[in-house]
Amino acid sequence: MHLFEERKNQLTERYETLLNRRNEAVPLGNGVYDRYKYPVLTSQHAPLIWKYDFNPETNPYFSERLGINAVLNPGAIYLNGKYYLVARVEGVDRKSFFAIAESDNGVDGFRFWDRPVVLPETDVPDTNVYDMRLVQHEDGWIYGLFCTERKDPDAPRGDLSSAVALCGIARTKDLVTWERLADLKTPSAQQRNVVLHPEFVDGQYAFYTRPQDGFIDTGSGGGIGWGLSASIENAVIDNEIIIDERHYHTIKEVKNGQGPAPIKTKHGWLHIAHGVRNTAAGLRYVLYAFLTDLDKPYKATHRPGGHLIAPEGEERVGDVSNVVFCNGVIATENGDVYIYYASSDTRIHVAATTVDRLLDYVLNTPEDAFRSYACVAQRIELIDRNLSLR
Ligand code: M1P
Repeated sequence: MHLFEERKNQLTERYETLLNRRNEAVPLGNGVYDRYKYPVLTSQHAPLIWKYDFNPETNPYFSERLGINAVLNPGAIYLNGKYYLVARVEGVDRKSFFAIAESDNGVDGFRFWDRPVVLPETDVPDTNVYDMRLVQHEDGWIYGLFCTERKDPDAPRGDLSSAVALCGIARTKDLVTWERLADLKTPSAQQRNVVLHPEFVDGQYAFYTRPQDGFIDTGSGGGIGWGLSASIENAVIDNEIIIDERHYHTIKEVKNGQGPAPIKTKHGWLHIAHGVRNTAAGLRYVLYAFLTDLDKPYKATHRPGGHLIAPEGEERVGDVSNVVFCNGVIATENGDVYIYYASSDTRIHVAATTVDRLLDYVLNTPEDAFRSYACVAQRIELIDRNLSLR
């Protein structure tokens, strides 16, 4: 058989085997959630028609023409009985774009649509777009808020790394056609990890923000911010407050950021966020959770100490190692929750839980006591209660 046909057939078979692989929950987790064994999306899930030229005349070796480097940080939404991920797909040219994959059960069988999302640009073209947070807002639109990155016009000559990160906003009714709105304006020089709250607050659109002074460093500010805007078409936050601060010697010492839009529960809004600390091996990103007041989503009521999910095993290795990052969660009507998280900026996993289990976690996990002595006291209190039950 011609080399072209042979490779095409073998690669197609391998691709279909991967997409048809059933996933399974890993037994005996920590009780809060169940990790699944296999990543739900990887660069290998990218359709072959995205990468190869299928014409034997122009591609006799059936070689990749436009490779895919990584599939990570997806927004997530449940619509009409299907689970959708809007993944950040990164080409080998380092540019990211968004593409939609759908599954019938949320844990396996995710298959990308044939074409990636065509996201319109504003008058100032984005160099790179990534990390979309999908929100079904009560105004009837599905919003996608994402990071738009452009070269810093004020960077000194020769500095080809400095960039300006802002929050881009697009909306859709069907995930197919997207309308681009103006980028969010805030008092901060840069923004990443901006999320739209699903409901109006005081009659306005409400945003979780992450102000930062520079492209990488959050600088003197940082923390998860909050602000309101009367308009979504030209969203402007005049007054930005910090609602979840960084703290010395915690999992969010260097920076933190809101994950997906919070889940509404009878006890408050359930948030998943990421926290970053520094180590001799570089930054370590973990996920944490907190609960805020139903009427005042900017007011935290419960802050369990430590991480909810930290990178484990193969999750610890990838393009940016020792990272887990989440900007997509699905809570279905029956109370099931699927947390989609990427590991090491390379692939996407799922952890399954329920609203009840997460509420039990946030309501009953002690807060960080901030000092070793106080943490020992906290643990001895637990041990003593357990010993008294023997
Ligand atoms: O590389 C880890 C993450 O770094 C950034 O997150 P943050 O702005 O909080 O540092 C983002 O670029 C994110 O995409 C990436 O996963």
